[in-house]
Amino acid sequence: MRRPIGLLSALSVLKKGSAGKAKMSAGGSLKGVVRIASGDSGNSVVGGSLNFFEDQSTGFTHVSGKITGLSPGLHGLHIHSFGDTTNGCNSTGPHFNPFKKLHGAPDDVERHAGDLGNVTADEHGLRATFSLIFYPSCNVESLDYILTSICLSTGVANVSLKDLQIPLSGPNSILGRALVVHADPDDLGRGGHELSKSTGNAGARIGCGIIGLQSAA
Ligand SMILES: [Cu+2]
Ligand SMILES: [Zn+2]
Repeated sequence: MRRPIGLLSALSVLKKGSAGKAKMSAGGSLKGVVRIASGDSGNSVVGGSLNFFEDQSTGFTHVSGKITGLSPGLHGLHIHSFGDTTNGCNSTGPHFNPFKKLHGAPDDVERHAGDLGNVTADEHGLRATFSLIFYPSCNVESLDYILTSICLSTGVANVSLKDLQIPLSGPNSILGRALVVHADPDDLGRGGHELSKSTGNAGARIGCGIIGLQSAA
């Protein structure tokens, strides 16, 4: 609510779309779902699913569910343009950006429609560390070894948000696009990094899935 003018203009954009929407599904509710799978970056074990519900009376789309297998802390969450996971999360394209804006926070005027900010993963469950010790030589006099630690992150992020710019219908529908969770925090465009205004410098795409229509029943 810091920038009411921006919210109003976002609302008016959606109201334009809602005339066609009402014809499409008079009185019905629109629901979507995404199942999140690991990205292709090494030890990623990200999973979970999110549900989408478009409230056609307010224009808000509500997003709820869990993302699992995250390291504790903040992780950038975005809608990316393409529902294409043929090359893992890397083929989902840039942030969904129908209004040709710069990257920002969800409550900014200047934001991509797909900018959903950050989710916070807890330290739920196990965070196991395995140590593998290799002895390249059995010669006791040269007891060389390499120590490798592998951390399995099992943090869970409980997601509950609502947003006006991610409808499930109309010309700017997010259906068929991808939801992506990142390794690092999204700096919300404020980090001063060369990537801040395009991606929030949120790092690797460690999990993603394609948003599909779900039975409204
Ligand atoms: Cu992203
Ligand atoms: Zn963005």
